[in-house]
Amino acid sequence: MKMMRSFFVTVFFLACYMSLVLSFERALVKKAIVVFNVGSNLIHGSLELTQRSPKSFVSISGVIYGLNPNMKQGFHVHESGDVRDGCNSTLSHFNPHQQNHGSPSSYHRHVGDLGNIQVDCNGTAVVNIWYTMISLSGEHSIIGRAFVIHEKEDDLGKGGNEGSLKTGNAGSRVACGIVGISS
Ligand SMILES: *[C@@H]1O[C@H](CO)[C@@H](O)[C@H](O)[C@H]1NC(C)=O
Ligand SMILES: *[C@@H]1O[C@H](CO)[C@@H](O)[C@H](O)[C@H]1NC(C)=O
Ligand SMILES: [Cu+2]
Ligand SMILES: [Zn+2]
Repeated sequence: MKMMRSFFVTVFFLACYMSLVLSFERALVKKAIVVFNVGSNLIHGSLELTQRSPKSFVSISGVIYGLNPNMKQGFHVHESGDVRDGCNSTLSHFNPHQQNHGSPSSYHRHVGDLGNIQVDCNGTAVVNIWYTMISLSGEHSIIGRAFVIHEKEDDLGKGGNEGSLKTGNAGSRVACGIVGISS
């Protein structure tokens, strides 16, 4: 009888502990949303961003329509979320460590260098990927900044010229959206 009771007491406290741990973990998860509503009227779509904890990767998923069929198009986080002059006023690639432009897997890169999105034959890009370096809190937070899609392919810093180390020669900015906190 006594052993039975201590068993139930232990199970009870274990359950309390587990639910506490789970609620703490849930509180750490951050979610953000990007709606591509600035730039070309033909391009539309959105991305959902999720980060489990401040140091973990950020997963990005969503669909973007109205892009250039069968192309890769440069995809970056730019420093500001100011779209008063369309995507042109979002400043340069988010680069808090004054590095050269690179690829998402380079050691030396801008924090905002996300490489390219692959567009299918219908002009649609299905995005389902995770990135390190960017964050939804802290020093590398991209909340309030902008995702920008470029006209051309980003050469990932391997173009062998000055532009490559600055912007990846991805050309003009065709669409962008501000990173907002999810509702
Ligand atoms: C942004 O800049 C590009 C090239 O510098 C220019 O062609 C375009 O018209 C500008 N867009 C806006 C909305 O000002
Ligand atoms: C493109 O659209 C057509 C017609 O809706 C569809 O059948 C096809 O599967 C689409 N292609 C891709 C790669 O999704
Ligand atoms: Cu860019
Ligand atoms: Zn860059």
